[in-house]
Amino acid sequence: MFIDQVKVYARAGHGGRGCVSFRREAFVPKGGPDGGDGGRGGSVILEASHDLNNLIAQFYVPRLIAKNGNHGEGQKKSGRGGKDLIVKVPCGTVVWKLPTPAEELPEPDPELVQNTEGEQAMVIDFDAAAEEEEAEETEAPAALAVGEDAELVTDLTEHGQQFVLCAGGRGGKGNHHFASSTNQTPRHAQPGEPGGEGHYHLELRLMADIGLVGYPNAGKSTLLNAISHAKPKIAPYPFTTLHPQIGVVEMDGWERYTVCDIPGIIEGAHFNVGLGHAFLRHIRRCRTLCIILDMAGIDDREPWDDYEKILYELEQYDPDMLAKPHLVAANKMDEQAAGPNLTEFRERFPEVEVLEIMAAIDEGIPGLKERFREEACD
Ligand SMILES: Nc1nc2c(ncn2[C@@H]2O[C@H](COP(=O)(O)OP(=O)(O)OP(=O)(O)O)[C@@H](O)[C@H]2O)c(=O)[nH]1
Ligand SMILES: [Mg+2]
Repeated sequence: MFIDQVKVYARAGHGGRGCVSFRREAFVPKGGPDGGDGGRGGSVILEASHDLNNLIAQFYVPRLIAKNGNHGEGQKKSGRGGKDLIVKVPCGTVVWKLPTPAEELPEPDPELVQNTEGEQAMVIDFDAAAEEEEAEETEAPAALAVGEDAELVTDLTEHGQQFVLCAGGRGGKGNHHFASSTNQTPRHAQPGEPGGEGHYHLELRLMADIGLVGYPNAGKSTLLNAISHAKPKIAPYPFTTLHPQIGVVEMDGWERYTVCDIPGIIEGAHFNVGLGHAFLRHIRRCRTLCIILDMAGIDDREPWDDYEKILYELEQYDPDMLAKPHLVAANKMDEQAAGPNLTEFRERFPEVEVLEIMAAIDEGIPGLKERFREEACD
């Protein structure tokens, strides 16, 4: 199962209580206060790791709870700190903080509510009402699946990068901190602070240099197979690829770059036709897109129509996608219909860079690999 977005609840540990205690020892009268401090609560920490490629662990364990700190003890013994909870997530995980659900918010004070309601009845703020209406009219961009009121907190891209999602609560001070010249027997200590908590949305956006995009059956997986050691499933029916896959292409001279193969998109993908277009999130970070076209039109479609429709679907997902450099790989050039189709395609789109390939028989692959290298490494 490939999970690329998940909602989690995280709670850091509470700080331990400070202790109220007095030194009691034979022959030491009035030994003074000796209550120790509470320990710090454990934090919930996210750590990016390149050993993972999806969020399945958080799908099965969506509650990330760190340990509380221990309470302080007599003889100035501090409580042990709670252990941090380190949660490994794949590189490319974007974290959003979600608003707290209404049922978890503390109950409002009934008296306070009555007062504010009374005030609101007296004053009508027309400006605010107009602003609200405007806000309703502007739609959230389609690419943002988390809702408008979610707040972006971090983007974990580098292996080993850590982010403290919820900080542990500080431990309370023991009573020996509160001794003074006027109060030598303080009978109070601090309580521990509560740890941070919240609901979060984790979204994985895979990190690759080149993104392959095209209709189902165009030959994206065949191409990934030809240029890298990745072994995606290849079959002559649409939607063979069901989740994204990354291949590493190794060039002579130690240069390497990554290529991402995603499921095929079809006309209307932004209305959830086919597999929808949500997996386009995985090519959002790619530097360059490569649109793969079945130039032979084996599935009875015209390659230029495919090209326009793919551009349209990319734009519907996120207009910024069109700002990325893109090139076209004309696949299946071994088929008879491909030659004339390519001539027509070039006439219709003279400004588009087209590379001819036959992914299934490794023809034209070195040229394409070199072109990808220029885009990814230069
Ligand atoms: N004739 C010919 N067939 C090809 C070529 N490249 C790929 N194919 C065939 O096209 C079919 C689809 O290939 P895939 O690589 O699975 O296509 P895909 O774009 O990954 O398809 P989805 O995963 O369904 O989106 C397979 O039967 C391949 O053998 C080519 O250069 N020439
Ligand atoms: Mg495929």
